[in-house]
Amino acid sequence: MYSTTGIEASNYVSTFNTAFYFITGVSLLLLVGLTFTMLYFVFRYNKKKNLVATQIEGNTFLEILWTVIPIILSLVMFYFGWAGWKPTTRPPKDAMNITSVARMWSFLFVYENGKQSPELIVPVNTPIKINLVSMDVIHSLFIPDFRIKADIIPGREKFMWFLPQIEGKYKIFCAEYCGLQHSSMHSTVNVMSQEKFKAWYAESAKVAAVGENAGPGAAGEAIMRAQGCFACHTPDGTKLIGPSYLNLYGTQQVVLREGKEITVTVDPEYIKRSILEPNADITKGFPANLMQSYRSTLSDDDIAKIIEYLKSLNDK
Ligand code: HEC
Ligand SMILES: [Cu+2]
Repeated sequence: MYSTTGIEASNYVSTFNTAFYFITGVSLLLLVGLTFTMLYFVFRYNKKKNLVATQIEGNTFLEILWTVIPIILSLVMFYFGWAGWKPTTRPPKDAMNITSVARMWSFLFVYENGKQSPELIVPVNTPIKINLVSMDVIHSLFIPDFRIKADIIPGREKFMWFLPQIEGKYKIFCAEYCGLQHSSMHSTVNVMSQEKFKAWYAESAKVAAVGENAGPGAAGEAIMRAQGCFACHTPDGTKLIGPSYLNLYGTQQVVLREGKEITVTVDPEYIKRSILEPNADITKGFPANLMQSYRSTLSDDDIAKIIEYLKSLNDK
């Protein structure tokens, strides 16, 4: 059903390239042709060669020619575009479903068995349907090597699908300007062999704790990397979009609750509330409505690990 030549990174590459090269070729031809005709006319009909203006009354043959040829050219362009676009709207029934949760400024990929990954990990030669969800503003999922891009619009159900055909890593970009750190909103598609993917998919850990740091809080840190918390918060005291996590745990914070300033202690309960209902208490001096709730992607257990990590930053 979705057979292709099998040598391109995705099933869309060949049709997309045909349309692209055709349109580029026609444009080049017109550019060169028009430029040379123009230069010839400048030369042929200049004042020295043609002192008395030549009156041309019209030429039916030419007029038909320059009406018919562009119509044919644009219809062929339309055909290539249509033929390339149509399959993107028809995902195969047996496609694997993955939800992409986009927010300022990260992508998170959520699998049917609850697994989550900041990298899009997929098995080769399996149709993949990505359900596109945005937590805040308009983002756009763009995989140049796969020749596919789709806007992610908050509140609207959208999807994209593709067939990855070659194992390897490919870049993902957010292609819609979505705020201050937009340029750091990118990720990777990792196309694995079917066996490798199965092994990864079956691993029990929702998010693997990776990296040098294996001490207390490592699991929490891994979860926060996957969720993109560090796009707005730093562990080293630098103020980014939100307050730094350094020595945050246990301190007193002035927050705005329903417009009134109150002082709270940064304890587990407050942290949990900050993650699940970020706009309930707004930390003084920071913007409201930027951080969105993580209710759909973080469990109580994940939040407990995050709290562990925040605690571990106190003695640094
Ligand atoms: C888009 C930027 C952004 C992202 C992503 C983000 N935050 Fe925030 N966060 C903020 C801002 C801005 C505030 C301060 C305003 C407020 O309280 O909502 C804040 C406040 C907080 C607070 C309260 C801090 C204090 O001093 O009172 C905690 C705790 C917190 N965030 C944790 C997290 C965690 C954990 C994640 C990831 C799961 C995360 N944030 C992701 C922007 C972000
Ligand atoms: Cu974005």
